[in-house]
Amino acid sequence: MTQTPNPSTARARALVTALVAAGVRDVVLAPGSRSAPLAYALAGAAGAGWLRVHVRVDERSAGFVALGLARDRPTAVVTTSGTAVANLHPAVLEAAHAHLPLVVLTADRPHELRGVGANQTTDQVKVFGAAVRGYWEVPADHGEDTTLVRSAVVRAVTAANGTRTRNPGPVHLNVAFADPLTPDGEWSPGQPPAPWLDVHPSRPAATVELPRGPRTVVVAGDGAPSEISEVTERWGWPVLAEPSSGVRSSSFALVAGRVLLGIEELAGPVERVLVLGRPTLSRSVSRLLARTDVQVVVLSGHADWADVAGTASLVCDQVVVPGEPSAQEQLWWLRWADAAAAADRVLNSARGLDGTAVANLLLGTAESTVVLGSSMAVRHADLTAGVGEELAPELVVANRGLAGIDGTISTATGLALAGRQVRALVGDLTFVHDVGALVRGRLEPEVDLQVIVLDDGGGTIFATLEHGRPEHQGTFERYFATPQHLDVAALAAGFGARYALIETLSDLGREVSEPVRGRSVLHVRLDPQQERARAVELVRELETAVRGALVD
Ligand SMILES: Cc1ncc(C[n+]2csc(CCOP(=O)(O)OP(=O)(O)O)c2C)c(N)n1
Ligand SMILES: [Mg+2]
Repeated sequence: MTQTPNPSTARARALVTALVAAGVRDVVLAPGSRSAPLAYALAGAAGAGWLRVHVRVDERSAGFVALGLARDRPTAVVTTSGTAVANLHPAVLEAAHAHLPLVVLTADRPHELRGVGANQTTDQVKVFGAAVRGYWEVPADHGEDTTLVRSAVVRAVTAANGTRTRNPGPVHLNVAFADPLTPDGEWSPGQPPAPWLDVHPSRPAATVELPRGPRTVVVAGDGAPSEISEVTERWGWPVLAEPSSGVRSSSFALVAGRVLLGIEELAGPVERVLVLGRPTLSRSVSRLLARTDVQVVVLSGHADWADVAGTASLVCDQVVVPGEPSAQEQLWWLRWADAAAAADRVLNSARGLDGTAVANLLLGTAESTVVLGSSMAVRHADLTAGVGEELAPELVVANRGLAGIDGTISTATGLALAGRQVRALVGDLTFVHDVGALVRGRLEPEVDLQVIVLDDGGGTIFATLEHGRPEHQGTFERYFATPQHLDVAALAAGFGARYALIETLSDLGREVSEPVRGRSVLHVRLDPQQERARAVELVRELETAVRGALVD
C-alpha cells in the first residue's frame, strides 16, 4: 500500500505536475535544502520523461540559462531561499523587458519563521517588485488540497506566456515548505498530465490599413513581431533591421542601417517610419524617431510598445499595405539600396582581423544560432552582416531587454540546452562577467557552445562615446575601459573547454565552418588602440562611401 506523502512532498509533486500540465518542459535547478522537496519531485518527473532538469550551481547563471531556454517555451528556474533568490534578479529583469516566459519558483520557510532570526530566511514576498507579471504565494499550511497549487501554477504560466494579457514575461511563485523536506519514498509518476485548463487569448490581433504614398522606412529592433520579415517583402520599403530583430532576412533589409540613417540626404526626406519591436542600438534611429515631421507607426505584438520620444501616432499589431509599390516608391527604395551597396563594398573590402570582420564572417556563414553580447559585438553585427541572407530569423539572439553584459554565456548555454548549436560573440569584459557559466557539472550533459571572445583590452564601446574624447584621457583606461589580466587559454582549460587562438580571418573561417561540438573558446586577440580607432574610423569610411554613391 502506498503511504500518503508528507505535506511538503505532496505540495512539490503537485507543483511539478501542474507545471508540466501547463506546458513547462525544462526546469533549471540550483541545489538547496529548503527547495529539496522540489528537487525530489523534479527527479521523479524527469525519470518519467515528463520534463528535463538542468542542474546549475550558481543561481545568477541558472536564471540566464533558463532565460535562454525560455526563448523557445516557458521555462522554470528553481532555487532555495535567501540570497539564492536575489541572484535571479538580473535574469528576471531581462525577461521582463524582453518579454520572455521565465517561471521563477523559489522555496521559502513557513511564514511564521520570517523576522525571527531563522537561518537563510528573508522577506521573499514580491522581492522582484514590478519586474514580474505576477506573484503567487503558496503557503506551507494550506492543507492537503492541491487545487490551490494547480490554480496558482496555471495562472502563473498563463501570465508568463501572456496568453490573456499579451504581455509575456517573468512570474514568481514563492512556495513555503515545512519540515520534513525529504520524501518517505520514491515517486514514480505515470503518464504526463494533460492540460487541465485551456486558456484562450483575450482578443485577436488588430490589423490596420496603411496607405502607400509617404516616403517610408522600416526600422526593426529586438522583439519585432514574428513572421513580419516576409510581410516586409510586399511593402517594398527600405528595412533597417537590428541583428536580433528577425527581420534582417527580408530582401529589403540593408546593411549599415545606422550609418545610412545618419546621412541627411537619405534620412532628411523620410516622411513616415514603421517601427517593429524595440530598436536600441543606434542614435541615428533614436534621432529619426524623435522627429516631429515624421509620422511614426509602431507595430507591436505585445500589450506595450516602444515609443521613447513619444512621437507615435499609430500603434497596432499588423498593417496591410494595399497594392504594389508605386514607381516613386521603387525609386525611393533604389536610392537606399544604392547607398547600402556602397557601404557593403567597404565592409567586404579586404581587411585584417577586427571586431567587425569577425561579426561579418560569423553572421555571414551562420547555420547555428548566434548569440551577440551587448556592447560592440552586437553593434559590429548591426553594422555589417547577415542581411537578406538565408538566415532564419530566430537564429540571431541578443539580450536586448536591458542590454546587460552579464549572463551572456549562460543565456547561450540555455539555447544550447534547447537543442541548438550555439556560437556566442562576446567582448572580453562580457566574457569574464559570466565566465563561470563555462563550468560543467560532472553529471550534466555536455553542451554544444562556442564562445568567441573579442579580446580588446576592456570596454571598446566607451571609446566610441563621449568618454573616448581626448579631454577624458586621464580617466578613460581605469574608470571606463577597465582592461583586465585575463589568461583566456588558462580559463578555458580550467573549465575543460577547448581553446583556440584566432590570428587571422581564415583561422576563424575554418573554425566556424565546423559544427559546434562541446564547449570551446575562440580567442580573438585584438590591439586595443587599433580596435578603438577602427570602430570610429570604419563609420567615417562608410559615411564617405555612402555620400559618394549618392552624388554619383
Ligand atoms: C551588467 C552590466 N554592467 C555594466 C554595463 C555597462 N557596460 C556596457 S558596455 C560595457 C563594457 C563591455 O566591454 P566588453 O565586453 O569588452 O565589450 P566591448 O565594448 O569591448 O565590445 C559595460 C561595462 C552593462 N551594460 N551591463
Ligand atoms: Mg572589450
